[in-house]
This record gives sequence, structure tokens and C-alpha cells, in this order.
Amino acid sequence: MDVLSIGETMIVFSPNEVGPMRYARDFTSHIAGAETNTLIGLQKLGISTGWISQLGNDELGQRILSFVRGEGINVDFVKLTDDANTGIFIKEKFRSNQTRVHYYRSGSAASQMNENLINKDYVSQFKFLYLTGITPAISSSSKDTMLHLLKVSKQLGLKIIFDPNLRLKLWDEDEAKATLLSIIKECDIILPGISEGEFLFGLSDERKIAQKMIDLGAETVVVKLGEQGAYYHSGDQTGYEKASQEVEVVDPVGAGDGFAAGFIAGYIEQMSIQDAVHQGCDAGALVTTVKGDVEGLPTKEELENLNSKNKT
Ligand code: CKP
Ligand code: MG
Repeated sequence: MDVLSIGETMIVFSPNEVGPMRYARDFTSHIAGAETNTLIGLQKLGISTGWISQLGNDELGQRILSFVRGEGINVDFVKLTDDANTGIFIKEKFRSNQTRVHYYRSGSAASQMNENLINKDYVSQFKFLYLTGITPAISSSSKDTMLHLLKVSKQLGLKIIFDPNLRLKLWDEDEAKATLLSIIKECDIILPGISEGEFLFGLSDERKIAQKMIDLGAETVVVKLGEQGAYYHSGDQTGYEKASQEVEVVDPVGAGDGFAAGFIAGYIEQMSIQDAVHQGCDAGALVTTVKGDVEGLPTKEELENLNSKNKT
């Protein structure tokens, strides 16, 4: 198998209408979590993946498990527990151009993950470990579990890919900074955004952020620039890439995870770094055109069509 990840996936409820949520009556539910968003995107692009997590043994947990399994992700090490509930969050479209996220996940099943979930034989079946900064933010046991998995994966020779995914609603600034920096030093490929470079290093220039992470030991850094695309620095190659076309944004959440899926799939298929970053930009852009964090993730065919159209 190719890519393993660990993290929390939740049910997200979104009011059907735009406006402050206190007036909302009808909600739609979807499934979301940064790590499975990326794994689902990878599966759609033909990359095999596995997910380690813990869900509540409740109706929402069962729904997530079936959904993630249905997308083709291996769930052999996803545990259902009777001791805690599945986490949820709400995505409020406060104004037509302003989305706010509200978490109801403290004490959730995933936040009670522990090291017993990490099985060396299972981990050894993968080539890459994909981590985000959300998993260590949700609780100290989840952080310890992720750090243990990181250690085991490095011992087994997996390549480590990291999206810092800073979520200051979930942990305090000092702990976030110290933890994210210590993880970054262990990673081969890092996919930050500008705001994370600002938070971690006080740098807002993508070239300086990438250089800083290369100096800390990364092989490849791709800094996401939203609508502007992304900047990459890999070995002696640097440059900018953009999505093939401008899109109409319906729901911005999940763009970073879509980017990660497109980029990682290209990297695994040994595309040039430039083409892999371009594929990441296309996947990230397409995610935003559909309501929900994973529903807009493209298939390989869709990305190929987009590119051939772009070249003619
Ligand atoms: O950085 P992104 O907008 O790509 O991440 C979105 C995900 O895991 C979303 O699905 C949500 O569940 C979360 O990030 C989170 O915990 O904030
Ligand atoms: Mg992100």
C-alpha cells in the first residue's frame, strides 16, 4: 500500500441557508476530516491508502466507517469505542463569502486514541506516512499516538509528508508552535500555507518559508498560496504553479487537503515536481466548486481532461 494516515474524521453539519446560524432551521450533513479528505482524494487518483483512527460505536461513527471504507481506504486499524462519541462540527456560511467552523469534538472518540492502535506490521506495509497538525492538537493522547506512529514509521523507512494545518481553536499557541516545529524537523515533504509560515517563523514570503523548512531538513516544500497557486522548492528546483482554470468557489473548506491529494499522487507517480504541484493546484481548486469537503475531489480522468483541454 502507498499512503497511511492517522486522524479524526467527523460528521459536519451545514445550514442550508447563508446567514448567522442562530436562524438556521435545516442542515445538511457530510463527512469531513483533513486526513481522510486527502486519503479519499488519493484513492480517486489511483493511490492505495490506509487510515488509523478511533470512532464512537454510534450511528455517526458507523456512517463514517462505511463511507471511508466505501471510498476504498483500508480501515483495518480504525477502532470503534463504546467509551466516547464520534466528533462533529458545524460549517456556517455566516455571509456568502465568509465561512466559519465550529467544533463539537472535545473528548471525542478520536481524541482518546492511544498507542495500542499502532501496529508495526501494518505500518510496514506502507511507503508514505501523511500527517497533519490537527491530530496532535485534539488531545495529548492523540498527540502521543501520532508521535509514536511517526517514530515507528521513520524506523521502518516510510517517507513522511506533513501539512501543518494550524488550528488555534484546538490548542494553545506555545504548545502548537513547539509541537509543529518538532514534527517539521522529522519530515521529508511539507505542505504549509503562508499563515503557518507566519505563525511558525514570522515569515510571510513563501520563498523564505520554504528555505527555512529545507534548512530544517525537508527534501521538498510546497507553500500553498490559495487562488495564486503554490510555490515549490525541491532540491535545486524552485518555481510557481497555478491551477489550469479559475473556479467559482462554493465551499472553500478542504482545498488544502485536495491540494495534498493531487500533489502526493503526482509525486508517487514520479511526475516532475512542477507537474505534481500543478496537479495539486487543480485538485485543490476543484474541491472548492462543490459543497462538502470531499465531494468535489477529482478523478484521474477529470484531471487529465482538464490538462489536455488546457494544452489545446
Ligand atoms: O485546510 P483544509 O480546509 O483543507 O482542511 C479542512 C478540514 O479536519 C475539514 O474537513 C475539517 O474537518 C478539518 O480540516 C478540521 O479538523 O478543521
Ligand atoms: Mg489546510
